Amino acid sequence: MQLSPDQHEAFLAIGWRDDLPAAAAFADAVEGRLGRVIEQHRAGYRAAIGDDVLKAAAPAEWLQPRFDPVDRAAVGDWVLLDNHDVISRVLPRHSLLKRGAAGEHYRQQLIAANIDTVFVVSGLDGDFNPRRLQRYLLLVFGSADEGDRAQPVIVLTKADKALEGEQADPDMAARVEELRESLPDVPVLCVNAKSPDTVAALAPWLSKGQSVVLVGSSGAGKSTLTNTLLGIEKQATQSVREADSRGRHTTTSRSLIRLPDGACLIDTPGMRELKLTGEERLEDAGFEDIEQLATQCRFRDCVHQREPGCAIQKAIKDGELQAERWANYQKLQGELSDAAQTLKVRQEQKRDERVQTRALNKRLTDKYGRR
Ligand SMILES: Nc1nc2c(ncn2[C@@H]2O[C@H](COP(=O)(O)OP(=O)(O)OP(=O)(O)O)[C@@H](O)[C@H]2O)c(=O)[nH]1
Ligand SMILES: [Mg+2]
Ligand SMILES: [Zn+2]
Repeated sequence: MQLSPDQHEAFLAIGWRDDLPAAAAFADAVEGRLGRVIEQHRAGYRAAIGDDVLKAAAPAEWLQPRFDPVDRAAVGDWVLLDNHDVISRVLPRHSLLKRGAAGEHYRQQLIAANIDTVFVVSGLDGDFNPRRLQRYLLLVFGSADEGDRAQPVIVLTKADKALEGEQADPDMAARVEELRESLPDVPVLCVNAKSPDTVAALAPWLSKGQSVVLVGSSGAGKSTLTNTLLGIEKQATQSVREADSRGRHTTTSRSLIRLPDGACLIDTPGMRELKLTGEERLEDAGFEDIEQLATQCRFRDCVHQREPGCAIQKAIKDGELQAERWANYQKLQGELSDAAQTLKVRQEQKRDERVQTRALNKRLTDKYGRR
């Protein structure tokens, strides 16, 4: 199918690009209207069809508990809608940001699809936690789907309080510098989310057609940033608790908002827990030095405990590697391999189920003929 020139223009304004995997799939599709999911609620979705917005329903099979959440639509997805505004298909995604869902069972939770940049937002207050930021980076680096992954940008808010003025925290500037040094490839910006002047530093990632999602803890300032970029108070915001800088979970659903300069911004509810999905790669998250050291151990299967000639233990002893960083690396590695194992089991189950369904269908066809 093809968009008319007018439709094409309207879709460009909501993040459409002709080089997206979705564009190729749309060109091959034979029926359905193109839309982009801009909100997701318990009751259903809202989708933008160019300039129009409508309520869209999920197909019945998505509501079955066994249906894989990854195959359902997320905010940012390009979808096809049928004549009853039911989503008939999720088009291929270039990127998909997800996490392991909270709770005991292994499940993936989708955060946003078809994202170019992730603003990882953290307050320069009690919220500031480099290890947590690293966990976000792992999720972002694991976000490639059928195209390029999203790029992370760390946005540190409340610079007006933490770095200037009477209540400024003298250690904070040094901690930010340390973070920058540990992540040479990731932009780290300090802003006052309420001030358009400092927020203007985000402009390079917000040009027309770009899709950006804001993630971070509750109270970090995601909605405050959204409002400043938008120029109006669209998103509700609420003060954080003085004692521990925690927010009040003010934003409760994800929504895609068009900015005046043409980018699409997705505001999300604050996340408490950041479980890995098992598809991330540790070497992507600023641990290159450790991976590099590990190749220098005397034994190839060194587990870096008490082996002679262990480069990791030597680096810790020589003060070249912080013991804390090594501990964090091991923790993430353990979690990642557990998640990867569970993911593998789930994928095998899914494959088995598919094979069984196919076998059952074949038996039915053999017995009763094609329906
Ligand atoms: N001084 C100052 N206050 C800020 C800044 N960013 C956010 N705040 C304040 O922090 C509080 C929380 O901000 P929100 O924008 O509601 O936080 P959020 O990340 O959207 O939180 P959830 O919706 O709960 O996930 C509000 O009172 C904001 O005014 C900043 O850069 N400077
Ligand atoms: Mg919010
Ligand atoms: Zn070793």
